[in-house]
Amino acid sequence: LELEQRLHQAVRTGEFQLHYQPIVALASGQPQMLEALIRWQHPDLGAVRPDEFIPMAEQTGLIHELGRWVLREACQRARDHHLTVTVNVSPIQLNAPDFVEDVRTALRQADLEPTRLKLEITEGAVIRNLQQARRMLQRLTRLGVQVALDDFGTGYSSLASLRTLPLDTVKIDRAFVRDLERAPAQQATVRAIIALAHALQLTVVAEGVETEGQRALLREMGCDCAQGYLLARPALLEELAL
Ligand code: G
Ligand code: G
Ligand code: G
Ligand code: MN
Ligand code: NA
Repeated sequence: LELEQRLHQAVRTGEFQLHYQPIVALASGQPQMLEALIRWQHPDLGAVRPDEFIPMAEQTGLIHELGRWVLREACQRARDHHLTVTVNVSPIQLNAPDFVEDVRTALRQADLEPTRLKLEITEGAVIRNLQQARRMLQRLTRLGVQVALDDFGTGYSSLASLRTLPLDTVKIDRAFVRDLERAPAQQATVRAIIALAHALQLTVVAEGVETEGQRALLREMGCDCAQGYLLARPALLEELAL
C-alpha cells in the first residue's frame, strides 16, 4: 500500500522520467522514431520497473493521470527536437471515453503535428473487444495520429482478423525475434507475419533485436524497422546520439 500511495504523489513530485529507444529503418540504418518508455525513480527504493507500477496504476485508476503526463511529456519532446515519438497506451486508457480528448489536448498544448505521434496498443487490448477498439482507433486516427499494434504474436489473433482496424504499424513481439537464428519454425512465422502485414500495407517493426544475426535475417526478410539493445538501449533523450 505504501508503494501505491507513493505512486499517487510521484506524478506531482517529478519522480517519473521518460526514456526513449530509437526505432531504426533496416534498409538505411536511420532512426525513424523513438519509443517513449516510462521510468520511476523512487527516492528510497530506487528504480521501480514499469511491469510493477503500471498494473498498480491501472488498478487504482492513476493510469489516466500518468498517461496524460506521458503524452504531454512525449509530445513536447517531439516538438522541441523535431522527432516522431511512439507512446504506449494501456487498455484501461483505450477504453476511457476521455482518452481521445487527452490525446487532442497533449497535441494542442505541445503544438505538435499529429503525424508526429504514434500510439502503441497491445494486441490483447484490441481483441478483448474488437468493436469498441475499432471505434476508438477510428476516433484517434481521425485526429491524424498513427497507431501501432504492440507485442504482436502474443495474443493469438490473426492479422487478418485485425484488417478492419485503422492500423499503421505492427510490432513483432521480441519472443519471436529471440529464437530467430535457432528455430526455423520461428523464421517461417516471422516471414508470414511480415508478408501478411505488407499485404495489408502495414509497416513492420521487430522488437528486441539483440544480435547482428537477427538484424541480418530480419533485413533479408524485408522487415522495415528494428528496435533493440543491438541498436540502442532506452535512455534519456539527452543521452541518445541522434
Ligand atoms: O521499458 P520496459 O521493458 O521496462 O517496459 C516494460 C513494460 O512497460 C512494457 O510492456 C512497456 O510497454 C510498458 N510501458 C513502458 N512505458 C509505458 C507507458 O508510458 N505507458 C504504459 N501504459 N506502458 C508503458
Ligand atoms: O524541421 P522539422 O521538419 O523537423 O520541423 C517540423 C515541425 O517542427 C513543424 O511542426 C515545425 O513547425 C516545427 N518547428 C520548426 N522549427 C522549430 C523550432 O525551432 N522549434 C520548435 N519547437 N518547433 C519547430
Ligand atoms: O511492451 P513493449 O514492447 O512496449 O516493451 C518494450 C520493452 O522492451 C521495454 O521494457 C524495453 O526496455 C525492452 N527492450 C527494448 N529492447 C530490448 C532488447 O533488445 N531486449 C530485451 N530483452 N528487451 C528490450
Ligand atoms: Mn511498446
Ligand atoms: Na512490445
